[in-house]
Amino acid sequence: MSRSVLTLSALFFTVAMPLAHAATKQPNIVFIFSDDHAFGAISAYGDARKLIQTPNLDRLAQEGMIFHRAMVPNSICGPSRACVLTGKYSHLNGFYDNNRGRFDGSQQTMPKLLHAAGYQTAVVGKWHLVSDPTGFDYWEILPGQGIYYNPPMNRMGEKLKRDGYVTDIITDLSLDWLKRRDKAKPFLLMCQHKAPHREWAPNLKNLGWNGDRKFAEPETLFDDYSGRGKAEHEQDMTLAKTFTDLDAKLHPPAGMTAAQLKIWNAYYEPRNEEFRKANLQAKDLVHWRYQRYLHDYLGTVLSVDESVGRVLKYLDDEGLADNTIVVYSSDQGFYLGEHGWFDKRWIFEESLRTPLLIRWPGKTKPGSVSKEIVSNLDFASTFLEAAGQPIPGDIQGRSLMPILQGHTPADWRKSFYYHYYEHPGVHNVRRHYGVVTDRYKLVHFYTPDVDYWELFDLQADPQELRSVYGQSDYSATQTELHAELQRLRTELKVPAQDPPESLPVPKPPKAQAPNAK
Ligand code: SGN
Ligand code: CA
Repeated sequence: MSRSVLTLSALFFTVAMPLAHAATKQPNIVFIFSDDHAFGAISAYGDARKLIQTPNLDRLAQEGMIFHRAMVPNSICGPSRACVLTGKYSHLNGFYDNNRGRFDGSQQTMPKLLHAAGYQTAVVGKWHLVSDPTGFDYWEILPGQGIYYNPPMNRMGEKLKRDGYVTDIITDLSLDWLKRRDKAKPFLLMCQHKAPHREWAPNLKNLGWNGDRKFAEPETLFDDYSGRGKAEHEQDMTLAKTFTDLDAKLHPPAGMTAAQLKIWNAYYEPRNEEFRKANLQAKDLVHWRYQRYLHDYLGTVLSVDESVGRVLKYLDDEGLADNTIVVYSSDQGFYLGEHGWFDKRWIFEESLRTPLLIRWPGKTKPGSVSKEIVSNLDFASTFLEAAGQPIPGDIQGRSLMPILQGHTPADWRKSFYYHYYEHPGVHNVRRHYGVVTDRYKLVHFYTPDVDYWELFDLQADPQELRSVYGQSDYSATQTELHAELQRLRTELKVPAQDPPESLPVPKPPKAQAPNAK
């Protein structure tokens, strides 16, 4: 062999080996996760109200797969994130609700397993798990809920403040990390937005984005909750009663500079003035609030969509798109006025179902649609399988790989277990658990003064307005669903009673005065 051939082949291996993962295995993973994104606020989902255009999110659907029945097991922020990280239900990952939770970062997590498999890992943005992130080479997170303008942040334990609009900042920091990563390794980037979380403060450039066009209202805006029980009657999440002046932008959000406030007020003040003069009451007030809510909520979604576009462009420009799985999802769904509500928490559709779009070039057929019951519990297994790693037996979610490749396994789940624990708590939604199938939902509401069952037939009642529990024509279905619920609780190892760590912490007795006997 001549010297020049030797040199050439040595050169080939030096250059090609570090990049081997790019051509053959271990795809990169970009996980874009928003907070409270209703699937109706993504145009690819085809909401009848046609609320917004989201071209970049839609691009993921066109080039990948859109999931219409992606569900969360516990529709609230921290718990949902704990499910993503562990692939396990709340009762096994230990994070039940936002009030009492502190994520045990010493446990097995998907980022840790990927890191051990050679991935570079980063999380940027909303975290909301109280303890610091573990398993990441780089993390920069919002403390708690975070704020929209000029947010304080925590970079690997260092407290700092970033100037600007939160969605842009999270995108910039994500792209900065991608640019300076070790290019010899595959990566997991978790880009986690605050938006469109309450109080829904849009970017200044998007104020008035709809040109004062009126948004179509949902049919159930004035739901009276008849046909359902005490929990639905007593919740505190309505536009009519719960919506505050801050939500309505009658006050500006926290943290803005004087220059930002000037632009903000130039948009809101004249409209607020008109609103104050009109002195709206009762239903008229709800109509007004709904319009204001949607302008603001959807305004924040525009920035999320723009962020997705920027990330996709970076992947294109760097030649990374072909070997990168891009996932877009949210920690749960959200109400956009259905049943008169904002917020989430319920086993009901708008809250239970979360958007899910996955693009994986070469594996997932562009424009494919899945109606299988999938869940955020499935991400850990999916990413591990994609990275060629074994899936630990204690992970409860299942890999979506076969579905993504167009072959649903014959034994794929036909029912889903749901369990919400955050009561007492903000918005006063009672604890409940239940089972969801392609057509039915059986649910048990419980807390000391509440104990009742509901059954919904989504075919006959897609808006979930009438419980048919106890009706004779549903008795066979009801029996079957009770059995299925019990089967799931056993299989998933749900404790018979809520464990003490999910219960309210008793208030400490009043401190005694030092000289008290
Ligand atoms: C805050 C919000 C609630 C919201 C919870 C949980 N109130 O308390 O409306 O349900 O967060 O949201 S706010 O006035 O402070 O915005 S979650 O997404 O973090 O679970
Ligand atoms: Ca949330």
